Amino acid sequence: MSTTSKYGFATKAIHAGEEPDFREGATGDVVVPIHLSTTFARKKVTEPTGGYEYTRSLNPTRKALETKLASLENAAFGLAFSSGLAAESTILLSLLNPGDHIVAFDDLYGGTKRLFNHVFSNFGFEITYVDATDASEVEKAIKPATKLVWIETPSNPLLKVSDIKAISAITKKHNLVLVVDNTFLSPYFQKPLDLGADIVVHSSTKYIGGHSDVLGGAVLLNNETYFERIQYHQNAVGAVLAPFDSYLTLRGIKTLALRLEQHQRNALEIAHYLEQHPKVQKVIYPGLESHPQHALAKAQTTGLGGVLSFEIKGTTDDAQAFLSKLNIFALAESLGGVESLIELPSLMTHASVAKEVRDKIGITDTLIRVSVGVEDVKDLIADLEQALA
Ligand code: P1T
Repeated sequence: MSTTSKYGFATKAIHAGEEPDFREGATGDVVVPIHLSTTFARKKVTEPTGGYEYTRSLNPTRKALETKLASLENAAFGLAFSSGLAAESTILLSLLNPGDHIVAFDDLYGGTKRLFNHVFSNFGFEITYVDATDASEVEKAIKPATKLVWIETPSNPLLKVSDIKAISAITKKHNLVLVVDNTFLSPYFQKPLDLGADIVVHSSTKYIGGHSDVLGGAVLLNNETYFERIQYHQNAVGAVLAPFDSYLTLRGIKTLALRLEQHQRNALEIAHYLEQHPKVQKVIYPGLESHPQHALAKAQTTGLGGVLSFEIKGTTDDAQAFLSKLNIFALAESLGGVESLIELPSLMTHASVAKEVRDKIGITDTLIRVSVGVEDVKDLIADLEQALA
């Protein structure tokens, strides 16, 4: 099944990259084997067996995952990394040089901002943060040294939605690379490459893996020149996904469509429940009509995901007391697993973002982020109800 196959999403999620091997001596496995070998023997010096030499460069289990992910994002090429941040770092190392300027969305995962502000800035990269919900703000920030625009949509943790098509028209006009972090929706609900993005990046730790048991990252793209540069750095830097982790991720992806439908149903019901609760100040979920970019979110996606944020009335102490009273929701960082997770961004996932920046963009001390799992929604609502009471 090629990456451009016309099969539906769920079919590709199950079969792409894992076609049974019927060649002489092969076993016809319907699930790709975990190839643990770090090195591959050859009969002749100049002829690596099947193109495999050493697992950091290419591994059959990782290749199956890279093929599956590319197929799901409608990409020609896919690369898998040991974490989302490893994937991000490898993109930046591959495509930019010291002195280059990046325009980035001001609401991004805290770890991505830490990577930009405290790692890459030390090597002479310059970053300007803008409110990318207004595409003209992106254009205004472009300078002669700008090479790349980086957005998340919906963003983490404020679920702001930016217009991928409008921003890609700007990046094309100025000859810039547009990177979209598609972690929050996964390719099941949003395909940024089809909307004009050049590169999609994922923390596959989240919905793609789906079970909170495997860390990973991925890069998907169509541009062959960028692919070759990033693949070169994937090997040269070496932050590759291990064979066993590739297998776990492949296994997780098979139920991506099923899981996301349920995540979304549960999230919408919980968003409606919280919206009418007297102790809740506001609820942020792109699937709610009250969301400022609700119409755009509906237009550029096929679904609005399983993450929502809300502000509880009161102080950070009230928010922390509420979080400690929950029984089903785990008070934990991360998102996208089958189990419901809840956290306080100001002190957890976004603690590395300076307080004045958090205040400016809206990450208040009472903002709570919820990754709604696929449990029975009535149990989840009952748990929220008793903790809010
Ligand atoms: O954790 P890692 O696999 O390295 O991925 C980093 C990352 C990248 N992009 C987005 C949008 C993310 O949300 C993350 C990781 N986020 C969390 C751990 C979190 O709790 O938000």
